[in-house]
Amino acid sequence: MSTAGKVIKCKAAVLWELKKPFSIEEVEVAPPKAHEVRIKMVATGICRSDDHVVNGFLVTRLPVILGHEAAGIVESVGEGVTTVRPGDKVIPLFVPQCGKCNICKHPEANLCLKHDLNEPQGTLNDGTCRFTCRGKPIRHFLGTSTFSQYTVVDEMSVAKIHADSPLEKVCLIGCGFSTGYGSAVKVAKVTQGSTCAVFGLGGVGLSVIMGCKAAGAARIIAVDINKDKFARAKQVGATECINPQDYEKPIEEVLREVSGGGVDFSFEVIGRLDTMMSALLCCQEAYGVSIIVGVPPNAQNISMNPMLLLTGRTWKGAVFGGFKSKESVPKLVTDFMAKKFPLDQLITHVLPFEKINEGFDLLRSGKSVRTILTF
Ligand code: PAD
Ligand code: ZN
Ligand code: ZN
Repeated sequence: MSTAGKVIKCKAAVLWELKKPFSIEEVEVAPPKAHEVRIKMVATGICRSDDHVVNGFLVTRLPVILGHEAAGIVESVGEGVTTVRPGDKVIPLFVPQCGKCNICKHPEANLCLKHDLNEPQGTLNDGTCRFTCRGKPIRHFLGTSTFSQYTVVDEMSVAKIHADSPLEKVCLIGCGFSTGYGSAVKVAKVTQGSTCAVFGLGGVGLSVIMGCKAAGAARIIAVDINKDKFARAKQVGATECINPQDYEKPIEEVLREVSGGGVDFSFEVIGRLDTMMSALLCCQEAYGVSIIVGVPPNAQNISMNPMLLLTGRTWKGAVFGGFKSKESVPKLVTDFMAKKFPLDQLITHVLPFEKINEGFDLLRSGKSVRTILTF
């Protein structure tokens, strides 16, 4: 019996309060309105940005259904939807691509003005929510909310992908992989023969390493305080691994020394102000490029000496690896299927969706890279 046009009752992980575990609840998911799409979730990754919400680093409205790195199958579509149909395999997009705003029309930029990152409303584009639990409306997260058996997204926040794609792997293209890989190849534009330093070896940092390798970097120096992350970093392309805790002097000095005066490209993929400064300081003063990928704690500032940039360094950042989401995600999936890059090395754990709290514990304890929750 078709569920189209009807409210669907299903399980979702609701975050009622900060710093509390997720609660698996029965929620009601309303049918998609015009230009919206309802998706049956198949697999979702756990990204540190979800945890940043739980601990209050990344502000969003509560109660909320988190999750933004996923893949699923279209269950039904609202009026006027033309780019996906029921039965299509899709990836939800936490940065939309409306195709009409100045950013979407800009040849390089990707942060479509319809995004819900800076001053989050926690709604779909029309300003309302599709989730209800215990009679209360539940907020959306970045227009995706993938920690639910069903979710509703705006059409500009979903990409149709190859019909044969393995959803329990390509879900990582919804955030971690694309963010890291794009930060290297598209945002930094890493050059052949260059030396790169990558701070933070989680799912996103490892994907930065893959991007540096694909761009032809000669040296990729991986930096983390958890040495258990080093073996995997080497597997994906790191040429050397450094633990800052093994040195008396600041890590930026160590990196400047081992690179003969500073690296060409550095990436902060942790989300800390001190490592953002270290990453800037370790790049060569006249031409080094430093990229902020990690999400910094809410409302904290860095004080820096402008001389660091006057000498010639470049300091920049981007979300989702600078990729225009709706047009790039299907291509990235096709590239994965053509074996242009692996995703298996990013996945350390697979758990049933109901074990979401266990998945977050694995991330917090440093034991996992990516945990995939399956529905
Ligand atoms: P993760 O927690 O899996 O990896 C972070 C790594 O950093 C871990 O291996 C830690 O051991 C390591 N680490 C922690 N502190 C230090 C330190 N002081 N020095 C060196 N290493 C340290 O996270 P992730 O890979 O899922 O995400 C990384 C960041 O990227 C995080 O801040 C997340 O919110 C952000 C992100 N940004 C975007 C974007 O669009 N810009 C997208 C996805 C994730
Ligand atoms: Zn993410
Ligand atoms: Zn736009």
